[in-house]
Amino acid sequence: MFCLSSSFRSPQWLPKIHCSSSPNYKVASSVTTTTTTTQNNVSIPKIVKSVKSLAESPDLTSVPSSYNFTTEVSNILDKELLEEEEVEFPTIDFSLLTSGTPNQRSEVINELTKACETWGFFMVTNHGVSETLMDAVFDGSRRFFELSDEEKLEYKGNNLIDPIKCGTSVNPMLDKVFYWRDFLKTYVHPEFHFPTKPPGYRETVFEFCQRTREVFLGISEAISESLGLEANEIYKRLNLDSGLQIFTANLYPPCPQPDLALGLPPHSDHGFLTFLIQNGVDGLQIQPNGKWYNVKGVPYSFLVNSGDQLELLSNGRYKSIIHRVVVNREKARISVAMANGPSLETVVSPAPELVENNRPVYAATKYKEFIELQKSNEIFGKGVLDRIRL
Ligand SMILES: O=C(O)CCC(=O)C(=O)O
Repeated sequence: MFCLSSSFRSPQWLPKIHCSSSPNYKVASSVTTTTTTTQNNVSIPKIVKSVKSLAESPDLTSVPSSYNFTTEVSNILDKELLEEEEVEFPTIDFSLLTSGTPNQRSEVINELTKACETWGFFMVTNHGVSETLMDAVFDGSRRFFELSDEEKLEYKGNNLIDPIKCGTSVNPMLDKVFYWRDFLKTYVHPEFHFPTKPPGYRETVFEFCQRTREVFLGISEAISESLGLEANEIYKRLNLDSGLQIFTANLYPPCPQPDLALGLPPHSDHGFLTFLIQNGVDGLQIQPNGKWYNVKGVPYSFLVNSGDQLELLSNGRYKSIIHRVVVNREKARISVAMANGPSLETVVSPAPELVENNRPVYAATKYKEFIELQKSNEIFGKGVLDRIRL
């Protein structure tokens, strides 16, 4: 059981691991935790079973009412808005950015402009992160979710911004309805925080984070150019040398009534760009223009979506994309999202070059405060961007 009470055992940390790391990676050896309390300093224990345990109950034939959206928020599963046509999503060939001719590179940058303006979403292929490494990340994630609920409790975290958290739904203390999803979420840059169980998972993810970060930095340079900025402008403005990178493994077990439950509600990501991989099972839907589209992932590609900091920095030219996750009856889905953002202390504002007539669309906002605002409310839509709109 995941028990949201104030009692908490600190994670047991291994000594620092030594890997052939880039200088930007530090490995954390300790973590500070506090207890969860209400505004009146009273702790309210709230017991929420992991969806994995629930889904594996032999007599489960229907979705418990606490997961049923159709009664709570009637339009959230609005299937009429779903675009059923097969869509060809923009695909970015990363190798042409890094080792193509200057012409090929500028063509890819043009494609990025279109992808960011039209979809807020694209896939990245030929990125150099090996399939073997991705498979090892899925395997480690599967083994992590197979730990007993008691073992996972060690990593549940108590605070919204604890560097390691695992649990179920999004935030059961705030969620009106629970989501059909278990998760492990850890901060992996500038310091690497990660569970020590199951064996080998931590080392695999460390390697994966480094490789993915290289691709992220390459794409960020290209996006900077696509906005007419110097290639390193975004890196400088967001202080990406100490940028926050968050690793999230999501498990969406098979669901007996997939039309009644959601894996994740419609939301935008608070960071700059999120890189996602999935275990061959689709479930992500995006909403670029009021319609929902099913994303059919190209195997081993990165599914990349724009986040709120990109919308803020580009002064609204590149919108962050609203997305949600649907579940299915047959197969467990595992996705791994790498959210890449500015350093926590960076105050992000619209780039002056992109502000017309001295009219910024958004107020300059410290990234840490942006995250706190998002996490202290039920996750839904683009709440924080709306609050800082001028
Ligand atoms: O699982 C997915 O496809 C999306 C995950 C996601 O949106 C998230 O982790 O914030």
